[in-house]
Amino acid sequence: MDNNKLEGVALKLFDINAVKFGEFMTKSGIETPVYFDLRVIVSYPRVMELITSLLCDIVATKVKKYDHICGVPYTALPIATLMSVQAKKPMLLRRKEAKAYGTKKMIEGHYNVGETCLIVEDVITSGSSVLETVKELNKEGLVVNNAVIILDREQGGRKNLETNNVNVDALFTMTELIGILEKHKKITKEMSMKVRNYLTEVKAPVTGSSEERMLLSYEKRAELTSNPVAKQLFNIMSIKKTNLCLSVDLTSSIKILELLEKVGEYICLVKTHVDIIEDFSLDFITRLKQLAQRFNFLILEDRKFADIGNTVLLQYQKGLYKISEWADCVTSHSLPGEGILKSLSTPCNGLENRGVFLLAEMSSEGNLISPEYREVTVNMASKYPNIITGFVCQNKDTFKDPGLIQLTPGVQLESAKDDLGQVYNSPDKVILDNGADIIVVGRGIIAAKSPEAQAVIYRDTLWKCYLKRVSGKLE
Ligand code: S5P
Repeated sequence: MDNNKLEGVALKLFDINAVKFGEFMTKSGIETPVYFDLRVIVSYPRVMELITSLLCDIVATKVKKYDHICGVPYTALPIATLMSVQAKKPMLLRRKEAKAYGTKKMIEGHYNVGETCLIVEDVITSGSSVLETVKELNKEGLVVNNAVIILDREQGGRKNLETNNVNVDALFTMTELIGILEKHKKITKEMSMKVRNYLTEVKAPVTGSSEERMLLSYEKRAELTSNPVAKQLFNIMSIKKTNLCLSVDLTSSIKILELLEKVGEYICLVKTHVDIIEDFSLDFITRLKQLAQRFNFLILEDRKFADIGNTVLLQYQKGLYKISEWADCVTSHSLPGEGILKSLSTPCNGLENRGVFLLAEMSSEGNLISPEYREVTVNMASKYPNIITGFVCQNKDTFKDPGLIQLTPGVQLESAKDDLGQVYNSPDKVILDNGADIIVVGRGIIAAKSPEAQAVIYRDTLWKCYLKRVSGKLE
């Protein structure tokens, strides 16, 4: 590669503030001495041209065969476009969101199953953004073996991608970039040392493990999910700073509404058992929805469906409760097989944006769920990414996908069990050791002298555990 050209690009990136040095805070609250914003390069056609030609040189010498080029949205899109034109290779366009109407395609452009696609990205840290695009292309039957990038921050992304069989070629590693800037006296020796130390100390989490899921922030995970309810929940949790789900296991609708008036602001989700309410009415549902809107929480009807698809469809949409009309999400067993997920994903009354938490484990003593049952449940769910919000489970190793939510009941600050087989764990244990994302508390709050005061205690304790869990992560 032409070293003069490369040095020229590095210096230009510094001059246009695409790379900055100082004290910055990443989204997750970690200090970093170096910050990249490659979005600004679109304002500098000469820089765009230079970067494109250097990336095309790399591809010509390092990448044996590829049929298409696809940029990771959004910063890399203009670069991918220019490369496609220069190399005369067709481009594919990846959508971030599926269109709400017409074709629900995530990948635009013409291609055939089995063809190969080269990925273009600006910066890699953990490699998770590249992997997301790889996942979408793979779903369409396209093969990805290579990614070309402008800058490798050397914090684990290359390894993560290679583990997923994606080879990485970069214009610069961070060490190379720092070296050039130091040589040309754009940064001091001290700053260069500071960045080098930072690179050795702060590594990105390994992708594809339950540990990685546990280290990512809810905010980041909102971008990684295919289910609209999961996305909403991740966003609500980030905004309201609460991962508390209140299980309102009361038999009076008035009492439920009174309770939610008091604790609505402390929860991200309310869990109902609508069939235990003695004075159920559709007016109750209207008022429940109003509270949900006012306090910005979602509604989970804990129906635990467990019948053949056709019956579940009727239980979900018909009868006294008409659950599908008001519950943002429901719980379901996987026991009857895939038909249950087919029926729950049947579009109803033009309503979209619904979700399902599938039971992969239970909190009660002596339950009959085995590790094999848990595994097939998770595999079954992977075929229905649009409808699955997450799993009701107790264990972090149940699933790895950071776009799904682990909903964990059986949590109390005071007791270890009840008289009917319920087993309780502490917030620390379920969040830090067992991977819970949303924590279900019922009697721990509703049976307290002051449910409101108790809800604040739970909200604070649970959120503190979450912050502790994600500290030390990147981005
Ligand atoms: O495994 C489970 C799954 C669920 S959804 N164990 C549970 O306890 N649940 C529900 O969580 C249960 O139906 C109840 O509504 C709530 C726990 O209530 P608590 O009063 O024991 O906190």
